[in-house]
Amino acid sequence: MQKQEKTVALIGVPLEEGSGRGGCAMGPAAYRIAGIASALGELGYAVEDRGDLRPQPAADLAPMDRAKHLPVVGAFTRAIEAETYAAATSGAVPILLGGDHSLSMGSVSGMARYAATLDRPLYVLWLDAHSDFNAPETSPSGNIHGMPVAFFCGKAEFAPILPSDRPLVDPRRVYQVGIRSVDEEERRLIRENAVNVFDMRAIDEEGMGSILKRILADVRDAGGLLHVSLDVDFLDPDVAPGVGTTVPGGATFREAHLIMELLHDSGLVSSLDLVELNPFLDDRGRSARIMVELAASLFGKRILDRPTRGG
Ligand code: Z70
Ligand code: MN
Ligand code: MN
Ligand code: MN
Repeated sequence: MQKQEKTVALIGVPLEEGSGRGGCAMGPAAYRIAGIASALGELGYAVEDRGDLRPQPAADLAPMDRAKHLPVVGAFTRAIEAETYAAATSGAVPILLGGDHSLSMGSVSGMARYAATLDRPLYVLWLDAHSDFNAPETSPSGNIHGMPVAFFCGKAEFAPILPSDRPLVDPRRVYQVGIRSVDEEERRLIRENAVNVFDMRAIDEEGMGSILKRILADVRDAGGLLHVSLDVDFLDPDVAPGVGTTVPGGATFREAHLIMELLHDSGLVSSLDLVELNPFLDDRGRSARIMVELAASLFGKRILDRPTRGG
């Protein structure tokens, strides 16, 4: 392992308008209080905290009934896309401190633009109870945090939020793990678009380690960059209660840590979203601390040193 100092860029996204309830806007503050900067600093990274994005609502985006708070979410998407792209271009690993999951419309789009400049494909690992593949026409709720994957794959169109020539993500390069709540129409969309979905049954039958190793082999073989998007509700609500939509039967503490350790060892991760934390619903900061701990594992914290293995 080379001891060359790598920079991580923290980007605060106090956005909750995509989620249909209040609380996620307090996420960035909670992650800072839980010590995300020092946890990563202790692992040898240079930590650059870029503060919180606070864009004005976009006047050119007309409100839509089927996509609530579009002027707010669209303005954030633009600001996040630009900030993520700038951070990645500067050589840093962007870490988005959410904020609800609609923020991934911007972070993944920014990383797709960055990957295109390197002529490398962008892969997305979506760790979530939900597929978040609704379009405004299929969403039962109108909440945009249920639509980001469809958006960055070019399958959910609103009024133009980003330039029409923006790089999209190929849905066949999206790997969803932990899935256990999919809407009826959404089920059809993920099948038609060939998203790779590992639901809880797949995890129980095959094991988290073997699933992750297969995904990482695909990314490595293609020379890809890997963006990781971690929704608090990927975890079981007993592990992380600080989230608006709790869905029983989620990933365990140990499964989640294993993923993070395998991701670190792969060296493939280019960027990370921490989303959907709702400090108002949390139990004395427990969920915020677990998310920080998982981020630390992803950046190299481990129980024991072990021999580096190739492949
Ligand atoms: C539902 C919808 C969702 C997160 C809830 C729920 C979507 N499929 N996503 N919590 N993170 O309203 O579209
Ligand atoms: Mn704040
Ligand atoms: Mn989500
Ligand atoms: Mn979710």
